[in-house]
Amino acid sequence: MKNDRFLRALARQPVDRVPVWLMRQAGRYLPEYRATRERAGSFLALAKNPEFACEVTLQPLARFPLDAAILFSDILTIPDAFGLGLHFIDGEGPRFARRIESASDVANLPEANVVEALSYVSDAVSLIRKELNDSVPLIGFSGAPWTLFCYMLEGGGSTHYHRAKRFMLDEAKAAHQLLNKLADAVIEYLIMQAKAGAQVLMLFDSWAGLLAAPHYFEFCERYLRKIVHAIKADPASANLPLIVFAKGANLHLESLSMLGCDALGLDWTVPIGEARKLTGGRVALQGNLDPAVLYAAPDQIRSEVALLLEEATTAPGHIFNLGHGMNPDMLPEHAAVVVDAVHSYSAAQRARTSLA
Ligand code: 1CP
Repeated sequence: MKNDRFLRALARQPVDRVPVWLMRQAGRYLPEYRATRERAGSFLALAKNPEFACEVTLQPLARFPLDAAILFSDILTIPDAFGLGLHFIDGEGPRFARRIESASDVANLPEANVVEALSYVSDAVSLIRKELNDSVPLIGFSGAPWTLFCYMLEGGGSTHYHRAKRFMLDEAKAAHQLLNKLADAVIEYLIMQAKAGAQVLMLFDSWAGLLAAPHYFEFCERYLRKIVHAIKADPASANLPLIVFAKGANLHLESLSMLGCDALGLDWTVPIGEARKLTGGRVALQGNLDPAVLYAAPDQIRSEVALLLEEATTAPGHIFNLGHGMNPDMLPEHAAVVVDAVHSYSAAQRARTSLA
């Protein structure tokens, strides 16, 4: 691996400068992404075609000296593999043709043959690995059961996920049945990506923060634990660093740090020093610049990056990222400022510490 900073930081080893990548680094804020999507015809046509998926995965790496690549796909491929009929409405986001409405919908849900239905993902992973030619590590990913459950119950995105919560409360048994089916599919999916060449795995639990503590443990964290154990038990994936991003679950960072994963993603609402205390050095930390900082002027972006790096200190085990994804209306030039500021400031910080 020509640039192994990301892997070193995940293993909590010292680095010459802090590795950085940005959630949604490939996406609509890049004109070249919009052009490829136009050629593909739609988001799904883009994601389901390995050549197009590879092309857009590499686009942000051609612009910025990022320390990792992330597979271009979406977390909603799994509900799609369960037959819910995913499509994207322009300007509105993802929608399913069918949603889960009752316990019998759960019982009648067909088995998802992930390896077969999502073979385009494993083809994309293999192709991207080949094209990366060991320049930077490739992250494979999946949505986590609770977040996928939210989308399957709502039939798309939602503000409060009241349908999902109501089903969880009224139909706890069926909710657990569905979450178990999803966990099994996620395990199969991540192992498939590991076999295809992914070098790091990441779980996105974007809606973990919606739940009250007892529900969080019962319906969310429990399934993260099941997945982490299975990934760490399978020879194909056991040695791959695994990152868990449970957005909004900052109150549960201590418990999350004991799951057995290698790193935790952090949203921007928790100071990274506080997260370090709660996680007791058991895991590396990834994050956590407020994405809104990208709307600020370059000088302000640089000082916000410096502030975060000072808070993180030079202790090993920090991967710089945003606390959530890039938005379509952000400027690519400002993403460049973040990446450069992380590299230059963290290198200077290390030089300073070694002189002291
Ligand atoms: O029209 C377009 O081009 C669609 C925009 C888009 C993109 C660029 C979507 C639709 N998905 C993606 C790619 C994507 N999604 C990646 C690719 C890799 C990268 O560059 O980072 C990843 C990792 C995701 C993961 C994802 N999809 C999450 C988890 C992370 C998060 O943001 O919390 C979630 C929740 C989704 C669902 C989704 N897919 C797309 C949209 C607009 C949404 C959000 C829908 C909603 O809740 O309203």
